[in-house]
Amino acid sequence: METMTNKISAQKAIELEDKYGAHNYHPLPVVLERGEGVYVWDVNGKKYFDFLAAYSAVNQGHCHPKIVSALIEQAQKLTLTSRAFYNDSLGEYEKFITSYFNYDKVLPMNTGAEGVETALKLARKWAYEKKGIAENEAVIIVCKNNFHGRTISIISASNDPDARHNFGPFTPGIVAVEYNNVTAFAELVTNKNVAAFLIEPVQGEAGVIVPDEGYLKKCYELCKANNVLFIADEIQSGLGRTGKLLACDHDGIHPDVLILGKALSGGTYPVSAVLASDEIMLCIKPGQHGSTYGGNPLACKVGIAALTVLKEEKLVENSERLGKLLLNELKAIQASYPELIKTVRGKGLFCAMVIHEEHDKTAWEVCIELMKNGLLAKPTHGDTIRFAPPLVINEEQLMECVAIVRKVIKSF
Ligand code: IF1
Repeated sequence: METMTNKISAQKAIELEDKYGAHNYHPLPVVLERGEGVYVWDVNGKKYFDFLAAYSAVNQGHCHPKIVSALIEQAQKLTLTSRAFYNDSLGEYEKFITSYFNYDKVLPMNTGAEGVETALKLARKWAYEKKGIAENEAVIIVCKNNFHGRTISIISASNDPDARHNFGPFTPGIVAVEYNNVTAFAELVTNKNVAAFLIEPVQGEAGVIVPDEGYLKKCYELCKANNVLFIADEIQSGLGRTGKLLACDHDGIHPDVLILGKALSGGTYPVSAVLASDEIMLCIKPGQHGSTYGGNPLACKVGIAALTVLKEEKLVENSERLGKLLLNELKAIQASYPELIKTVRGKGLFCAMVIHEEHDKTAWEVCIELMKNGLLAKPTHGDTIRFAPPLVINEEQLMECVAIVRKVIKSF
């Protein structure tokens, strides 16, 4: 029956995106119109658990009232001044975030990729001006199978053919090392031209790859011994996702440069940040780096609210506790259906299930069935399904989700 509203049908919405939008994504066929906490609703009113959480940007849950209020309140007052002038929110935010993460200084940006670019530029400046590397000789070590974003310099650090093919020429001065291999890193890090090591403490896009305990710490110590900056890209792994505030906390290390994004705004607005000591950050002088929107009052208020919610609602602790439960339940499902599920892994509410490649059902088909049963998850690399719900999920909701996963796996 036709409704009185001018609501768009799912099919129409998909057709419009297909016709007028660039084809740079391949979404699941679900059209969402509303979200609250762990739930999203499609245009037909069907409710789903969101097990992607916008790639961990909505750790605080969809449309968190405190974050949305901060957004609305500030939007009615002042949204953007540019950094040509001071504004009354930036200093407050800078003080708040630097004490929250225990750094001297923050450089505010917008998207994750911009945060990573900022960190790379900062590392190069530091290398020339503090470490004394000869001009244009600085090298950044990255990890194989990394994902740090989509700019030309960042894809220059990638080994994913889809991310790179026909986007060359690439930025020089980047060397890749095997992830979770201390010996391989130890061989490279002693080169006098190495400025920094850029790493995702848990690799997201690669399929939630959790390194061995102590790996990050050993790499960090090698960095210290060789006067190399340790740069942690915690854009996805940070802010409670892995059951600690930062994934680096599992190894008890304090990165020289910390990059945050995504959940820094709870999914309301693009907010990213690069944190470092005075010694490093002050290498960048006025006019040498920036962004029109970086550090705008709206972003500042939203950032404070998003970080406050994380603490007030003990979302890190919840991620740790329910993450263990989720992983155990996924392991139990795997034990029941080992012919379909190759492996499960994860840390905190950041888990992945790998489907056997030789099985005639793909991860995509599993995700379609999960969707029909009210749970949204996205396949990656053909065979891996990520499970990363908003951290506001409670035990009852989580067990409901586990039951959906079990039911779908059983039906295969
Ligand atoms: C997409 C993955 C997630 C990131 C890390 C920087 C960025 C990202 C560790 C860049 C972004 C995204 C972007 C998203 C898919 C996604 C992703 F599958 F590709 F790996 F989350 F799992 N560092 N990750 O994970 O941040 O510039 O996008 O704000 O649609 O491309 P951004």
